[in-house]
Amino acid sequence: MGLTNLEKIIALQKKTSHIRNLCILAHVDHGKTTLADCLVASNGIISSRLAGKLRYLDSREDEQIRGITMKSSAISLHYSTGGNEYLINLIDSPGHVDFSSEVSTAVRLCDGAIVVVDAVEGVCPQTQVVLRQAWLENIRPVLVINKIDRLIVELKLTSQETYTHLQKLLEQVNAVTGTLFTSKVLEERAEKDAEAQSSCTENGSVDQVYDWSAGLEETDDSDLYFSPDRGNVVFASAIDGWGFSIHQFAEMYSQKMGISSSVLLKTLWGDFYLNAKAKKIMKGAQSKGKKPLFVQLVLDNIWSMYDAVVTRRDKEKVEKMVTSLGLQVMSRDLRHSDPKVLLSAICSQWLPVSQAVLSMVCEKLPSPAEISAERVEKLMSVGARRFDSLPEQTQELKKAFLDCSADETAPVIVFVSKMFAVDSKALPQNKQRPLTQEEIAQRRELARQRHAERQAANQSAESPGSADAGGASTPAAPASGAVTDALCARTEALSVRTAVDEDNKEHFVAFARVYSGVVRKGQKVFVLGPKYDPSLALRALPEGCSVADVLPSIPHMACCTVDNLYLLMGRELDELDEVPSGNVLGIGGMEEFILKSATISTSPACPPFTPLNFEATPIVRVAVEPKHPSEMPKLVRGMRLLNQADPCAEVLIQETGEHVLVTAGEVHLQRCLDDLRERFAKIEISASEPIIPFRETVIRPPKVDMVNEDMGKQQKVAVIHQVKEEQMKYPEGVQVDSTGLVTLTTPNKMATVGVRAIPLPEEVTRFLEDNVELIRTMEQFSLFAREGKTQDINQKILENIQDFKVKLERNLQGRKWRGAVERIWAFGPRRCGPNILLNSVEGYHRPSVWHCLEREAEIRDFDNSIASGFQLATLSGPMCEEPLMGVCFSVETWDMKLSAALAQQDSIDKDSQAAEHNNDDQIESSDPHETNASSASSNRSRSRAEASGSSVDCYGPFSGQLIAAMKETCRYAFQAKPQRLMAAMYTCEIMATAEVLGRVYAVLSKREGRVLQEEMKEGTDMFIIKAVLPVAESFGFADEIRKRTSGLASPQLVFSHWEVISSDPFWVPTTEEEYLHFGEKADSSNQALKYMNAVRRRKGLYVEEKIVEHAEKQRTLSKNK
Ligand SMILES: Nc1nc2c(ncn2[C@@H]2O[C@H](COP(=O)(O)OP(=O)(O)OP(=O)(O)O)[C@@H](O)[C@H]2O)c(=O)[nH]1
Ligand SMILES: [Mg+2]
Repeated sequence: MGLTNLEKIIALQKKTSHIRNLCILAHVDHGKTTLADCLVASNGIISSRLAGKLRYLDSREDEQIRGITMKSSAISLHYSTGGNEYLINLIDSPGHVDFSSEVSTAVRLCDGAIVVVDAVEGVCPQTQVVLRQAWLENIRPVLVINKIDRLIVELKLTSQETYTHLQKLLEQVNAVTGTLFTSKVLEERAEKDAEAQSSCTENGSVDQVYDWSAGLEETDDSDLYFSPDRGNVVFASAIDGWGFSIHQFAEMYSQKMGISSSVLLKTLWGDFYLNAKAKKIMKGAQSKGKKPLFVQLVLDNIWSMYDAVVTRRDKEKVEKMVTSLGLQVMSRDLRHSDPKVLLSAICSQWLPVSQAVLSMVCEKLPSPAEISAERVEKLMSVGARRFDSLPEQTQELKKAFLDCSADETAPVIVFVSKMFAVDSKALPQNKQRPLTQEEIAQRRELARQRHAERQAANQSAESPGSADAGGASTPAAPASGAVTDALCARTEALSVRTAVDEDNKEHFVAFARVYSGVVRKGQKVFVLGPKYDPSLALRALPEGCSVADVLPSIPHMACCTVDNLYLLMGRELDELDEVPSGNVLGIGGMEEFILKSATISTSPACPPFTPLNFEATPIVRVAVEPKHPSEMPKLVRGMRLLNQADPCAEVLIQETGEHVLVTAGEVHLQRCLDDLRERFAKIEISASEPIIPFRETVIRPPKVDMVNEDMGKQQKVAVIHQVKEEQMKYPEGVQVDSTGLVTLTTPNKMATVGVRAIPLPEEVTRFLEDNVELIRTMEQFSLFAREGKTQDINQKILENIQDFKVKLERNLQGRKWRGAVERIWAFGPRRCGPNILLNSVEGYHRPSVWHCLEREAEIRDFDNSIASGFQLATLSGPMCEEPLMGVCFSVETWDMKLSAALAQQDSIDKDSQAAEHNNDDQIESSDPHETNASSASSNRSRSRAEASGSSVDCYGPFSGQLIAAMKETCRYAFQAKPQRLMAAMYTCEIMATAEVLGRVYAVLSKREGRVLQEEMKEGTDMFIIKAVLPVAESFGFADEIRKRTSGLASPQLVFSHWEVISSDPFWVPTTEEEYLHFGEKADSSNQALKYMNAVRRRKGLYVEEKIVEHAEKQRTLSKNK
């Protein structure tokens, strides 16, 4: 364990004020892992010569090969400064967007972060994302501007230019923080205003209309920004091993120049210069054309060092500099052919980056004990609940968080942010450890005995004649030897077998942090899942109960014993017996209880922590199957393990029976597949092409045709004609009028429904999508209300719902939508999707979704069947069975001609409705259940029908018929409108130099990408291109760009939104121009048709394809004959 031993770390773990938990965050490739190497090397864990080359924390093989980090990993370091000793729990995180969920798991466990920015590339998309993540988690950042060497060697900037460049860079970073800060202040102000207003209206006086400026000026934001003179910025070149903050130079020069270091600190960064004659520091370097102090005293030194060592290789000068700095350089390094070796040998002694970074970290970042009350409340209030709505006992736990006490009486609170898999060989208990003196002595004794026995046996064999004396004992000796040998062999075999078993078992270690109390090995604790509700548990559990008691089972709560505690040391783990509050740790033996994240506590009042903020949406799905079908169980087990080991990957079994893996992007997918093959399933697997999700929608009739000509009257006639033709396709019993109203009657002729599909405005669709959580909450409320349960509803949520409604009304303007919001029946699919069911039935005043809180509601019989039919219809559309999006189904007629008897029975059957509702969830999640579920509820009604002596419906239960009829009506109504596919879109930001710009554009346009913006990055010759690209075209995009630009540009793709594909998949040419332009078959250019058919083919649906009909027409060769 290098220079620091385990005892020291254990001792330091107890001094909470001397602990720093921090993570390194940055855009991909800005040098996080390289910087971590330098810090690790300062503890002697790796050699300082290898620092930066080894990338010690990138322990996976594919991380080393690809050169990017794919997981966050922690290491504990020791640092002493000025007589104080610190324990630094450092977490390195990945920068690639695909792994941004790993960043979330790291950020949650820390109190501070080192944000690394590449001096050349500056603020990149992920830099903004990580700054936001740090902000959202309320952790304090410090800045490291890395790769300063590139400014010297690559860009060849002078020290003066560098100074200007760095100033701009700092401005950029601060601008991001500034935006975050302003939005937060404004939000808080809005909240305060709302409160003030409500109190004002109570008092009856509102004279102030609006104060724009309130809040922003009052709030002190000076602590927020990065500035070298505040000591929260380090300039570094991690690869060359140097780094400094201006504190170091201030110290250095205050002795040399006799100026107090506090003055130097204030003036080293900024518009100050040195007046050599007056021996004074003056202001206004820029206006007077003088060298700023930072350039003269700091940068020039470094520039001349690089000049001497790298550029001119001036040995004499180098030696002079080395002696004047009082450094010692090995002659081996001096003679080395690579000047970088010499450079890092000098610089890492002169300005060691670890020293600069670690002292900044210890000084500027808070210890775990300094956790803010605001952060604690945020961690404790899950989802829609506000902190003050939590039970009292739970609120009391806030004190435990703030105290961060390692007292015996303090409740244990631990948060597990992810589970990671380790080889059983890597576990410390399975590792070979050095033998103690005693053990060595014992072994020696054993060996001597065995040797003696063997010798004795040999002797007796050689002299069989002289057996008289020792006759009795000698035969016994080999016998006993044989017995021990056999025994040994058996135990060895046994241990081999158990070892093999052990090998096959994946061990999971929980990546966690203690927020209060002391966790001990063998301790009993509660494991609380993300959905655990402390108020429910507190009501159910006897007061003052503890984990050791026998307790009734509570949902989302389990009791378990802490098996193993580990100190995380990068690639290694060390065993610990206890871990006090404020530390990051690994916990073994939790795999049975925790899936991905959890809260562990000794108090049942402890709430689950708020879920992690994941920035990435899993969108890339593939179906996987084993090469050999018999290995299916192994695959299933492997997928389960993979699901547990990755914070973001999802595994699921589709209705079709396929095993599907959903990942955040291509690189993530690759890693998951590798993991599955080599680690979790250990079998050959084959993965399908990525399954690209689509959405189906309808649009308003287009005004131009495919050749961009205005649709004239004549064409409109043609289109209507086409519609008429299509009408022939509708089966008997379906009536479609010219306005798109579709009417259908149930097979038993008892009910008729008429539905019209209307496209929702784009903003409304997006708005609905953004508010999924709120809609889901509303649905929950109405479920509770229907079941007659009461629930404490947070005032804030009610306000949000009201606000949502008002905004929806504002977006749904026009004659068509008059009063529509008040008539919303349901959202779908899954009761929360971006489609609307509208009640336009004359004379039926059904309460809308907004009345979810009212218990007594006047609802017609079978109301639920209509809603279920709608849910089913929106779950999979008629084009290729993908979910619908942005469609409003307006129910315009709903006639029931039920015989009085049937109506009566079913209206008695109130409980069947409730049952049906429960079944709905099943219905929605998978089609095959449909028949089961509806038949379950209707069996009862049928039996009742039989009992009352009425005729039995030969078409099956009525509610089922109505569901099916409603579903079909919606589908036909959908088809009566112009249908379109919607594609998932990525946004991508590509940085490229001017030479390769053209090639980047070529690749983008080939893949149907659209450039949104192009701008030149200030101070460099780089262009930043922002574009959108369909997910369907994105596979291999990053690779292609990289290849075409010889690695100079690499894009990052982030899912952004859904977009309608403008071409009509069912389009056939109707006008002459269109025939001319596209030919008779016109299937060459129809992208939407291609996508649709691909999906249909994958799902095993019928694909209408035109095969070559007249082959001879295409034989151009025959002309020559
Ligand atoms: N010139 C120069 N190159 C550096 C410096 N620091 C790191 N690099 C190089 O930058 C590349 C990326 O470094 P990493 O440390 O792997 O970057 P990272 O931020 O950990 O990358 P991810 O973990 O994939 O996000 C490597 O090739 C490093 O050698 C530096 O100070 N100067
Ligand atoms: Mg890395």
